[in-house]
Amino acid sequence: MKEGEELFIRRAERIASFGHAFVVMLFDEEGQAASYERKLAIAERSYTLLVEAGIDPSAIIFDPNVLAIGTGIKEHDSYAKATIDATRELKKRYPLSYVSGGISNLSYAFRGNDPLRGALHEVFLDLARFDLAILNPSSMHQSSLDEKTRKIIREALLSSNSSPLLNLALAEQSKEKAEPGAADLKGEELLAKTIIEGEILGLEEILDSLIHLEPLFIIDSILMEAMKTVGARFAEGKMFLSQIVRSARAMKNAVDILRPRLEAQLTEKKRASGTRKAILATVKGDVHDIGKNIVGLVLSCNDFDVIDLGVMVDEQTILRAVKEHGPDLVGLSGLITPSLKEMEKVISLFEASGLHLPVFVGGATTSEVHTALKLAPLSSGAVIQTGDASEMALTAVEILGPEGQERLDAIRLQYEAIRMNHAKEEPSKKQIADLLGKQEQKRTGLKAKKTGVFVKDDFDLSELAKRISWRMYVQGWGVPFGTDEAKRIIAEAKELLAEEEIASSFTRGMKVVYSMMNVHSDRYAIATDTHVFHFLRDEGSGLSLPDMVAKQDAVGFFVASSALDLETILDDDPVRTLTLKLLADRLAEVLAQEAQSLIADLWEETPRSIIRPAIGYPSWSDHSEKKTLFEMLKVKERIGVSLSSNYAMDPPSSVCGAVIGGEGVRYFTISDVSQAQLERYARRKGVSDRELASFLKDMGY
Ligand code: B12
Repeated sequence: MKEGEELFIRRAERIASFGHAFVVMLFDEEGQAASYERKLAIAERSYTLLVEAGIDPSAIIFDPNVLAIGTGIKEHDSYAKATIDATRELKKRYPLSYVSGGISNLSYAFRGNDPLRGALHEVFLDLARFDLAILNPSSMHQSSLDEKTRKIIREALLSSNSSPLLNLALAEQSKEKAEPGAADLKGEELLAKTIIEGEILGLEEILDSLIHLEPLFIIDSILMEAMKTVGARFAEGKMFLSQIVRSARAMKNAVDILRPRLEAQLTEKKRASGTRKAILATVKGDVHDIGKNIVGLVLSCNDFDVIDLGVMVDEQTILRAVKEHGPDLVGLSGLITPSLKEMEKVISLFEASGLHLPVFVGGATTSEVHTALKLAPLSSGAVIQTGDASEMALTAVEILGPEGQERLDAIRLQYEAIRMNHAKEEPSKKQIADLLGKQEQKRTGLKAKKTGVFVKDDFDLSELAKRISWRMYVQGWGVPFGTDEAKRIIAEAKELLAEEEIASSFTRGMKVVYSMMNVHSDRYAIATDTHVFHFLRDEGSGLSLPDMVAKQDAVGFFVASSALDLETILDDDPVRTLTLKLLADRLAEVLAQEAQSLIADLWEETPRSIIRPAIGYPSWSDHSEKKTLFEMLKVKERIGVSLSSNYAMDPPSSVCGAVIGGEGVRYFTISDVSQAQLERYARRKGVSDRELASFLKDMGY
């Protein structure tokens, strides 16, 4: 019930019309139910609504949200008990309905320790007695779990105390391998351990102690082997991304220390050893490189020689690099939708040039469906989309290995199935004429105290830093919040931010241009005196942003950037660079909030509800609208942020959008858009059919 009762019932009726059962997740407008009380309250509300709408209670399957325990956050420890108690009570109160849930979440904090995870799942299911569950059956140990362990786990779950579980996890680890202390290790082992742990202090001494060994032997047999271990542990979920990056830095430092001793021999040997090669690039018009850089690091841990062409790379440059280096694969990265079109160009050019090497695509805007439908058919070679860096590295190793052809055939079949399913989907037959009737336009507009365009560039870094979302920061590193590793990287980031050179670079580089303008909305567009912004409407909910603006209203617009000076302080240390870039992203978000407050102060009265839709986000998905915004606010001239040919903002840590206030404003997603609406939209915008096809079709409509 995340989006309220009305939509909940509408969806329920739709599902009922197909004759299906319902999985009712216990969510409401305030989010996911974690406590016993909230779970039951939301279940009661949902059940009553559904039964009153004529739905058969036996078609209702509650999902009480199985959440992770043992994360290091005290309140999470009661999550298992809350779900167990709530499930028992739900089954008592609604005997005709069912309870189900995804179980693996419960043990997420114990990733890498499969025996403990399986045991936890088994005991949890014994206690909760779900009717249905989503889990890997092979992870269950029914008979092999001894009674003592079972008892410890049962008590830990029911007493909301995860310490006994952590002790079990530690015992399991020490069973796996009793690690010798540093003093007991030989120099070679110590070097491998140092690389795996990502230490850089003391590397020089350890390498000095190995002076009797050939530097090439050290690189190929100790360092590379250590990096392979790191790659494998990451793939198994036993190491976090942040730890991988530290290992990669240690590896690089070690090679730098050895380099003077054997420069020539190194290059020769490298050439002869036939290491696999990958070329990576962020496509033309896109400036985002954090994800691509991580992919590069993980590939290099898997024995790939990585040639990184950087960001905003056009198809001809990529082709030239492929001809020059002869890589085993190419990886293309893209953050925003227009990058998909650039990927098409690269793949088509490869095809026209007779190149059939595997092309990997990745980054937030790519998807399996888009790849299957639009990219893979352009190539007679393989085009493969993978989610994150570890999945990419695993797949790359597999397709280049002895069973590569089998893996490629499997991917091809999978994409073929996606295409067939998609072909079966009926095109939307909806009429668009009646859509305006579904929602009303906001009646009363807000009044501006002051209109105009303003710049603020004297922000206090120490104040803004207090508002950084550290949860999002550690997510960028792929580390769960609350873990020791999360605490470690947060502490490191805070230390960096306190360094004078870095603090003053951020202080110089944080700028916001914002405006307050009187506008007019005709429910299709929002117009200022000089510029017009166009919008799509979701044909399911009938929602569109211009309805949240009155005929005469006052609306704010902004562009905020946190990293206009960042390039000057980056160096080739991957840990420091990634830390600074991820910090810059977080500060960009804080600046966007700051822009919202500055704008809110320009209204005569601050409205109760305010939203800050960004161009490119789900309620305003057409990235090309940024062009109007950049012209209107003269962004380049005023604060130095530029817009690429494909509407990416440079520097990357930049955010832009509008600030709209008043009754009924809210966030929503546009997902249902008919061809008829797209055509009308293109006519209003004054773009040609060709342009329409290129920038709208990739939005997934
Ligand atoms: C953090 C974030 C930001 C940050 C930083 C962005 C940046 N540095 O460029 C800030 C706040 C600045 C930002 C701004 C914007 N963002 Co933003 N942002 C995100 C968010 C929440 C996470 C992205 C991220 O950094 N993840 C962490 C990194 C490490 O992951 P990654 O880059 O995805 O890389 C991993 C994988 O994708 C993969 N991978 C990456 N590259 C490659 C390449 C290959 C070959 C392979 C195999 C794999 C691979 O491996 C990587 C590591 O595992 C996403 C939502 C999401 N869940 O992804 C939205 C999201 C990417 N943003 C979005 C948008 C629209 C924007 C803005 C346009 C909004 C605006 N108007 O201001 C701007 C654009 C910025 C610009 N410079 O032009 C949209 C894009 C939608 C679309 N389809 O176009 C998203 C998807 C949000 C959404 N749901 O709508 N954003």
